[in-house]
Amino acid sequence: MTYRITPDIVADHNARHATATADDYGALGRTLARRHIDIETIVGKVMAFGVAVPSWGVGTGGTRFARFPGTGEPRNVFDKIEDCGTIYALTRATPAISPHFPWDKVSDLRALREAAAAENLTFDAVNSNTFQDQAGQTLSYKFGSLSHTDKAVRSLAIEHNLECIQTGKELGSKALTVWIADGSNFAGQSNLTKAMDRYLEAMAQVYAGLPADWQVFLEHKLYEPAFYSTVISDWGSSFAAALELGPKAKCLVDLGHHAPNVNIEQIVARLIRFKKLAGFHFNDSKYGDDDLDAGSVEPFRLFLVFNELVDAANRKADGFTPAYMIDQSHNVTDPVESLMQSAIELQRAYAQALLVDRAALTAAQDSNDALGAHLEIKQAFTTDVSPVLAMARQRSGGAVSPIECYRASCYRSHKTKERPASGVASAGIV
Ligand code: AFD
Ligand code: MN
Ligand code: MN
Repeated sequence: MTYRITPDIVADHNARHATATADDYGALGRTLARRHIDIETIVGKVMAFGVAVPSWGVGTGGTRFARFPGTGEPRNVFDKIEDCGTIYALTRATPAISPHFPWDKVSDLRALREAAAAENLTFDAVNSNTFQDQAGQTLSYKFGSLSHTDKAVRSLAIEHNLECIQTGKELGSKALTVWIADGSNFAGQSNLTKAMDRYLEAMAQVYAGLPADWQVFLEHKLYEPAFYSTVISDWGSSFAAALELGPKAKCLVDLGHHAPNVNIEQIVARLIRFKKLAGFHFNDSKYGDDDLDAGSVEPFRLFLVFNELVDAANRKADGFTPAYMIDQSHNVTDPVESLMQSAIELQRAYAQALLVDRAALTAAQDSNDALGAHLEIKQAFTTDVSPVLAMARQRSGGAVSPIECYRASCYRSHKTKERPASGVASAGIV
């Protein structure tokens, strides 16, 4: 029997906070009522919000320079599921796992399904990996995968993606996320047009393997590991590829995969408008694909992204069914804590976006009241919605203060004893 944070532990924690939780909730409820906002509606929506945790996120990530593993890290996919279950039990915001193959490969998929079900988790989009060679692989992805100049390498990458779909089907997933590292490091190294041609031809074969109710999410990334050109470098390339592949192909927005200072919320608005928004890999960054915790650097930007999402949901935008996933790499924190904090920050941005008075905003926009419109947005963003988040967690069986409860439980030291270091890294550098 492995250590678990039981409902009793959570209930005790919540009981200690009960008076403060109720007080703060009452005070915010009165503030919002003056703005004609029903706090109960906001809490209900926050409780219904869910974001998937990436299976690779519960291990300590690394940089190109080093990886400093923590103690009690997950040794295999079952340990990862256990940590994801802990994150869900405390936050109630993360009901799904986004698995990554072959990192999470096991022979017995039923065992995987059962392990997830035991933690009340489902499987979200399946991620393929053709950015590193696996043990025993004779052909190499060193110079690319789906866009490789060698047809045999492309076929290997296609096969892997088709296998991911089969695995995903057995896990109950409904989408495949494809991120390729393909690109070039030298001007002239790659024919930019032919590389895209080869990618599209290969992806068409992956697309043909999608079940009727599946989608494929194309994840673009500007640079790294290729530093001169990347085949699916930006949302334009991703959008054009998705358009050509067909309606099941959509564009996944990883917040760190853009040029500096790009207006990501506008990209989100565009993708929604043209029915091509697949969803997100949430994280935050200062410079590039930093993979820092969501909302830790630019919470206003995160809020503005959610502002577009709420706007689209309110007007019931056609084809709007975004998948929410976190994609972070933790070098200096306990990944469980970081993922909980990120899930909370996503809920916060969502709750704040729900507070925008849409009618007042529209009126200000339509009458060209620039500052008035901005103030509508700012008022929502500067409202401290923490009491809403705490109440949503309490009502759904989570902890009012997940990180405090987690630390008090000594979960990590229990896992350190239960999971002796195997010396094998559970995930690559992501
Ligand atoms: C890499 C990429 C990308 C992707 C992840 C998992 O930058 O964010 O989602 O690997 O495949 O870190
Ligand atoms: Mn990503
Ligand atoms: Mn990334």
